[in-house]
Amino acid sequence: MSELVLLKLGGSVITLKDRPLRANMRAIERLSTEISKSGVKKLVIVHGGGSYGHPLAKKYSLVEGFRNASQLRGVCETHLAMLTLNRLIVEALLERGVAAAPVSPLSCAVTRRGRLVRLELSPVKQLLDLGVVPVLFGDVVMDEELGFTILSGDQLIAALSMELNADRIVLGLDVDGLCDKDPKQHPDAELIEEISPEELERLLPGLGGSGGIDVTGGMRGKMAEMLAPAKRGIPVFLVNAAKPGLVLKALRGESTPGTLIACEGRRSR
Ligand code: ATP
Ligand code: IP8
Repeated sequence: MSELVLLKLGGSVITLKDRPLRANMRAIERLSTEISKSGVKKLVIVHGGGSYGHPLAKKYSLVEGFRNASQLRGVCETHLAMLTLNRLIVEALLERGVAAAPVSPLSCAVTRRGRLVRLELSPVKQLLDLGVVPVLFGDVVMDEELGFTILSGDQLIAALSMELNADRIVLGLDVDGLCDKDPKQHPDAELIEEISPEELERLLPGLGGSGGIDVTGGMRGKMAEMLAPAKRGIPVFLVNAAKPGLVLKALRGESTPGTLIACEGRRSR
């Protein structure tokens, strides 16, 4: 049986996070090449919002849910912006021979107070069985209590990993991994190479957010989402996707610099 790998492409890598609606096409094209060379047979990709999702979600206060009708335009604009970014990624993959299909969370996920309560995964499973790479993303979704909210790509990838029994998660970031403090603010920050979910849980309150606009909690939010899969025995590997070749190595399961979140018994890279 082929290994199932889930890859998150961080919005901070695939977009220019300080310039609204600007994709980093060089990074998208390079990462698509790395994915095509990886040889991973069963792969699900989830990408973040970066400068396509977060500025609009912030402008229209979408995380908080429905307050007035003027936000509805924001729901539609944000989803459309995410579809635009998703298309750029899927096209880059197709151009490199990877059969990849967009899967829109607005159409298959429902939350309650921001937490996923329903996720229709039969199309994703069938795409995987056929050898197609489903490409999902952080999105605006319908929420049973709030009306709508933002579902982060991190919450989504954690849920997918558990529902699909993934073998491992690879998170591609614009930093080397989890550090003892934000490496963008503190040049002396030290990389944490390995950590158990229990140790991570203790560190969480002290972790920072994101360097750019981020409505889903930056690094603290990301790490909080990774606790559940890591505790279930799904190793999570954080790697610098802005550095050429590291995602390729991580997908192949080769040793690379980064952070491994795993229970004691699963700490082999
Ligand atoms: P998106 O949510 O748009 O997909 P992303 O997943 O690429 O974005 P961010 O949410 O921006 O990533 O989080 C990564 C950022 O977190 C890094 O750029 C870094 O500046 C910041 N950060 C804060 N604290 C830490 C820390 N302790 N270790 C590493 N990075 C940290
Ligand atoms: O970038 C948020 O997903 P994330 C997506 O994975 C939007 O946190 C629409 C802001």
